[in-house]
Amino acid sequence: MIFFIEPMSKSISMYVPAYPLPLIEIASFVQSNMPGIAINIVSISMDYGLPLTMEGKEQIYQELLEEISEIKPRGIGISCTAIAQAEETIQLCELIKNHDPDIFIFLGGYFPTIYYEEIFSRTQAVDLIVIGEGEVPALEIIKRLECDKNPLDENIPGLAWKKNGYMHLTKKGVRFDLNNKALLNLELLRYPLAYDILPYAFSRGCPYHCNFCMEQFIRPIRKKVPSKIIQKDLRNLALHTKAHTLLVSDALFKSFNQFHLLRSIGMKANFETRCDVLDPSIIPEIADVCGMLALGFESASYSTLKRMGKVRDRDHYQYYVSNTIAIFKEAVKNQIPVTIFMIAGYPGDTEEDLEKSLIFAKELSKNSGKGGHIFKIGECNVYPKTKIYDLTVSLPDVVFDDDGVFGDNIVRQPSKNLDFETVLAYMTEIFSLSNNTPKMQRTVLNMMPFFRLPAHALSDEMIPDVCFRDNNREIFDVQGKSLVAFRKLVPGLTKKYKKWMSAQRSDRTLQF
Ligand code: B12
Ligand code: SF4
Repeated sequence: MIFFIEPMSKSISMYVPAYPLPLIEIASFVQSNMPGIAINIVSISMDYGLPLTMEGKEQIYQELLEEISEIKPRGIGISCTAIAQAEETIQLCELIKNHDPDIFIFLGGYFPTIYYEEIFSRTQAVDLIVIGEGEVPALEIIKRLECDKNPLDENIPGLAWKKNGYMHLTKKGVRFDLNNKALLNLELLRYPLAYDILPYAFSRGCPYHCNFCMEQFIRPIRKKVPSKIIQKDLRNLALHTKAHTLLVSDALFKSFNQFHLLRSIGMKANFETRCDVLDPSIIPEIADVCGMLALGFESASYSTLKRMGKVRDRDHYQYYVSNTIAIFKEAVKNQIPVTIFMIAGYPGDTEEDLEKSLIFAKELSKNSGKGGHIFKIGECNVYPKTKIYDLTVSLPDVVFDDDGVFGDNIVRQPSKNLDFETVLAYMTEIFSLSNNTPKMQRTVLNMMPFFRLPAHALSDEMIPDVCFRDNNREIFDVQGKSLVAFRKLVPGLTKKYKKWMSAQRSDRTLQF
């Protein structure tokens, strides 16, 4: 038996009741190439619950270890996508390794791909890290595990491991050929019917290389999944799940020609794309199948967008901004909820840059309609080894929490005369220009039931016992029936915790 585990994440605000797409992709590929092998995907939050306290977390891990003792998997592959999961992932590896040193533990995802050296410096509990796309390396690792061979093999591309203090890197893996992508096999999940949201990637990679984004480390070129595979996958999803909301997981989504298929199978898609990629004139044609539209807008200041590497020159900037306005207006006309992602306090920003974003948000808001809109604005993180890090250290007046690869690395002073309090004040003002219509509320509630709530709100006494696993108020149950009950309470909770909703991200982190 092989386990693939999606660890829990402390960042609950963005929690989406969705299956772990990277693990299903990999596990389905391995299963289709090795039909005889037993594979199980564990989503800690969905299968065991979301711990609200340290006691809750200990209980969950105790149960997981008991299961591991019983099933004795030969190998466990763990996915670590966001930095928000990194600490937890390492703790989980150590827990499993201490419990049973014979289990082979391998990691993959964005975080290990970029920070494998830091992971190996921090812990000895990880046997191997897969750099980049995981399908082919995972297959090779599992083939070796199954015949008692050592997967630390120079012949498998895209691997890193540390032995006797030395780092070994095998040759760089080639991009995964998406013609060989397996159909998603939902039977590998424990509760395929429990997920409200169905993530799906029509393509992988992005050629833009914005300097705060990690995609370039993993897939610097965009490649499409063949249409035939998409069609089979989506039809299967419609047949074998109860959910009707597809969460588009492309780095750069452009597959608008697939919307007719979504229409025919009764699904709606929530997607994010670039402001200069979506043609506003197609919005009326896709409006009936579009659940929510998100734009990675980031800022209305030319100077900021240039520092981000989002726009090339003034002409590009003019198009970027005017197309954003056109998309927004078209979405409003067609009553599609819109989320505008923005970063506040980018390294080098002055108050003038923030002011431009504020004025722009005010202008956009004049077009508000029934679909509603949210300005999802957050502070800026400077992750080590990325281009934004190099930019930050090159600017003498920028102050940020230089707390290493496992930290949040928040920018506290973007430039000499701009302090963090001012950045927070702009964030609050811009967020407050959101138009949270009933349609927007329903859409967000469906996808992110805990959106912007502070972590302590999940322990509020107004939440009934049915929302907790076995009535244990230390562990939140994120399966269907609990979320159905919880969603009804959200308007009341939102009112009660209003002042927290535009606060810093750290307030929305689980305390365990
Ligand atoms: C969908 C998505 C989400 C969804 C997740 C829903 C879900 N459960 O699927 C939501 C909206 C919840 C979300 C939230 C956040 N996300 Co997000 N998200 C994505 C997105 C768009 C797609 C991820 C995906 O499914 N990709 C498709 C799969 C097939 O590719 P993959 O994940 O890279 O997996 C491959 C390899 O990495 C590798 N691999 C992965 N895991 C494993 C495991 C093993 C064992 C092996 C061998 C290999 C392996 O093999 C896979 C197949 O080839 C990515 C960007 C992108 N396009 O990938 C951002 C991205 C992952 N998110 C990101 C961020 C920052 C966040 C948030 C922190 C945002 C926030 N500020 O709150 C939160 C964190 C939430 C959390 N849980 O911690 C960043 C991560 C950067 C980082 N390291 O921190 C990304 C890269 C966006 C970006 N370009 O900056 N996200
Ligand atoms: S367009 Fe989006 S996915 Fe592409 S590099 Fe920029 S932020 Fe990343």
